Amino acid sequence: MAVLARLAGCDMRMTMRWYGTDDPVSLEYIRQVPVVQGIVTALYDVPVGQVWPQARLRGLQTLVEAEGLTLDVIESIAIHDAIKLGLPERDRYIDAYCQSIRHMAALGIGVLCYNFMPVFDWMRTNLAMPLDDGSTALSFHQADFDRFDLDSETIGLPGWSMVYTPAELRDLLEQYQALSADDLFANLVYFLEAVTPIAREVGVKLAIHPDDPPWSIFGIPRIVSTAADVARLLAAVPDAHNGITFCSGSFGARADNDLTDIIAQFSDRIHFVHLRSVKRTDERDFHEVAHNHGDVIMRDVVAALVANQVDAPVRPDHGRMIWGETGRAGYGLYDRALGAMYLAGLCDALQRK
Ligand code: DNO
Repeated sequence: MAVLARLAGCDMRMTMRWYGTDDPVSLEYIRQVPVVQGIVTALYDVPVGQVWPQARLRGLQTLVEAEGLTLDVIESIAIHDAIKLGLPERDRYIDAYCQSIRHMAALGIGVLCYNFMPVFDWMRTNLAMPLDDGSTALSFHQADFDRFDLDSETIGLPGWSMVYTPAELRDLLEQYQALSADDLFANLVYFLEAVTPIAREVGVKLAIHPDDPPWSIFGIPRIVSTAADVARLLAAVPDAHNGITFCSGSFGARADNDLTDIIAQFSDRIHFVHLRSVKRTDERDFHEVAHNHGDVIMRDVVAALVANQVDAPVRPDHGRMIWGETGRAGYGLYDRALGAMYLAGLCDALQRK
């Protein structure tokens, strides 16, 4: 296996997300971004709740290593609704989850990013909002979101689950709406109390991704949106293997989240880092911008990561679509590559000062 290279003088490894062989951005292109050493990916076709076969994971790793890169992070193994809802059959799905963790560990993959957002993962209302410079970016406007018709089959947004029919979706939402935030939190703790000992035994760091956007949508609880949420979660399952993904864009969508303070408070439990910026235009409205623009002051964020000696892989998170690139919203090559270079430059300069 290739030796993990690190950013010059800095404890962070630069990685990039790759969606597998269907991704229009190939590994061959990713390897040409000078600072990228690691890949973040997943097996996208294993149904939620099933064990990830080790041989399939090894196949993925072989493709990555053939390009001189290393498979550093799994993002994500999705968590079955039975676990999030706390249904009796959850233990079976938790066992399967633990087995998948063992399989990634056996291949030396040491970080697992996951989320506990009910039904929807990340959510936006526009995938191609035009910015002043002619590029496009992802945006979220609460008023647009509130107008969505749940029964419409035509909705297709990132995070929008395509696996459910509208009727199934309604049913699922009702089940989650009946849960309080404390119930959901208890279900997360139940899951982590079962999974963390396995993660510790095999040496995998768990990195929960914060809610995106970091507030409740559809009246269903969200429990990883603020520093207080993170503190509660890390205290409930204090093992260091139970950690977080620090996502500057997710936490940064709320003005009351102090990013550098979150880094300082939880530095030793940050196992993965997503860096992108957002421009907030109202309390519940924001759009994404280039890594060096917007309300996330990236120099301060990277300085805090360096000063607090966060030892975790980093990836440039969503980019804009620029230079006519088309493809997976948020995950084109060009702007993420610009972001990676900017982030690496900041890290390098800060470290060498
Ligand atoms: C969005 C991503 C999220 C993330 C999951 C982790 O671009 O950051 O979809 O992968 O929330 O489970």
